[in-house]
Amino acid sequence: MLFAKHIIVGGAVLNRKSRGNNVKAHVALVNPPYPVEAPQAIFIPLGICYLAAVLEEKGYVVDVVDCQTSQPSQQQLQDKFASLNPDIIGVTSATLTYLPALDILKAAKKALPNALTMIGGPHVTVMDQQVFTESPDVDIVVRSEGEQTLLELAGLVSEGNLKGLSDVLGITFRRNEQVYRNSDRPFIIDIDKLPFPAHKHFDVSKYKIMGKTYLPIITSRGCPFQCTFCAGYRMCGRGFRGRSPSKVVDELEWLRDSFGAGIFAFYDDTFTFDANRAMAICDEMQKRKMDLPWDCRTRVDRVSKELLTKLHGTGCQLIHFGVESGSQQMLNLMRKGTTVEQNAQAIAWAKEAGISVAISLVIGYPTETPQMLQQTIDFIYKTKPDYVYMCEAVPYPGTELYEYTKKLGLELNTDWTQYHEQTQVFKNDLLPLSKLEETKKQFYDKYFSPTYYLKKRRQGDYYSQVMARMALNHLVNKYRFSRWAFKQVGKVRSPKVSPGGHSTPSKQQQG
Ligand code: B12
Repeated sequence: MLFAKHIIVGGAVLNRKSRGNNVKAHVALVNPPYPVEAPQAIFIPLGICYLAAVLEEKGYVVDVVDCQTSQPSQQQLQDKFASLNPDIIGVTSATLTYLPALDILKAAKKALPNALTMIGGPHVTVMDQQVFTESPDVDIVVRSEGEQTLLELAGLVSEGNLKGLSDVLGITFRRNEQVYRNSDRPFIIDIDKLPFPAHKHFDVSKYKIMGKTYLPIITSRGCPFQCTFCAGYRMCGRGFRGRSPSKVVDELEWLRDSFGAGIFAFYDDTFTFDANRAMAICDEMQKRKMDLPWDCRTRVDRVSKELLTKLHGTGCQLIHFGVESGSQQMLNLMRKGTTVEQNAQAIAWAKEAGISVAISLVIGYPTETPQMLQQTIDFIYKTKPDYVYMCEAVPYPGTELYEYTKKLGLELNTDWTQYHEQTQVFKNDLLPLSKLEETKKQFYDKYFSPTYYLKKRRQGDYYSQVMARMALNHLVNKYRFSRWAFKQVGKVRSPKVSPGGHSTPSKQQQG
């Protein structure tokens, strides 16, 4: 048995003696909180659930600490880690949650200096080298898909063989103050082989929206499209890998029967990328009499009238289209690969099929003019989608947009806690923050009218009720704000309209 007594990884010494030989490593996985000022979109993090599931399948003991449904202080976190006493502490993170994730590893190292700390997710996959200059508390960055990588790392820790780190694909690590970047790990080819994500670590009763447990499922990984603002391809690559329809519906049944799911969100980047596969999933759902409502996300050029009718027939009540802009010039610049006409056509088809339509828009993109933004507003009034998410353009590291803003010499705000798409993170003279906020406020004030509220209330289906609730929240906030503003003397700042993350109801919108 290999037994490395004291191997220094980063600042820490991993002393395996305390566990003894052949004891499988104990892993704690942590979901970091959102920065306080960001919209609090609380959803089960599938990444952590998949990581926990593959570890448990191989007999590792896993604990999950969720800092989104409860927000522990640094001291409480330290106490938690000390009481769990794991060998590995891993945290997930997007750009928005990167700094809170580093705080978690700080608490981890304080409580357990000998534990091996690691971080994964879209931000660090791209900014892996920087992590080591920004935090003394990280031993390993896991890049891209993490299931196989974490299994290998847990194996090495169990053996006390941290010398083997050099052979683990897809990691960047620090050893004796040096940072090493291993080669990329190829993507998992057959994602059907992955176990179902381990939701059991989360209190699913906390993921209720208007009385129904809302659970996510991912049926594919990878996206071949080139959208300049998206970092998804860095995580899952450009090759589409779909799960088989029968496995997908097995998971849906399991979510319903074991966790009381009353409604599903298909979180795939492009659920209908392969129309035949999407049809086959619907057939399987019909065969097994799955009659729960669901929503999905897709592209306008990946739907047809026939497909939309089929989706509706199996419970799809809401479809999210990444419309992005009403200006063809902007769509071209974003390399969206769609036209304004396709956007309008898909919205009309979905509505004809009886599916509500939510569209997401990217506003304030570099070089966008107020006239182009107006084209987007005009597009909304012309096509009348049921819900609109206006997201401010955010150049996430690893995206073409990130390089583009740099090329244009636009000054980037690197306070990552602002990367939630409801504020501007680069200086844009054509569409400054004040103009964007004013446009958004005016738009939502008009859009969420009492008529909208009543219409959605009358529509009766689940998602229309959620939209009615969102509109009501907006109307109440607007009324409160007008009263407050009336009482103020001097300049007042408009309240943030917060329709949630990308296609995401924010916490305040959940009931
Ligand atoms: C579904 C989804 C959501 C869902 C659920 C997110 C969640 N917490 O699970 C919702 C709608 C809530 C959401 C919200 C947001 N999202 Co989102 N989302 C996605 C999407 C489409 C899929 C993510 C997913 O579930 N993948 C499947 C799981 C299995 O993969 P994973 O989470 O990446 O985890 C794997 C690896 O990253 C790695 N890993 C991750 N963590 C760790 C930790 C350790 C220790 C290890 C070893 C490995 C590891 O292993 C995991 C298993 O393979 C991606 C696009 C994409 N294709 O990646 C965007 C994406 C992740 N989202 C993005 C963004 C911007 C957001 C928001 C900020 C948007 C907003 N306006 O609010 C919020 C913030 C979310 C957060 N918690 O920080 C960006 C992130 C870019 C960035 N650099 O931050 C992406 C990449 C899309 C894009 N525009 O580029 N999102």
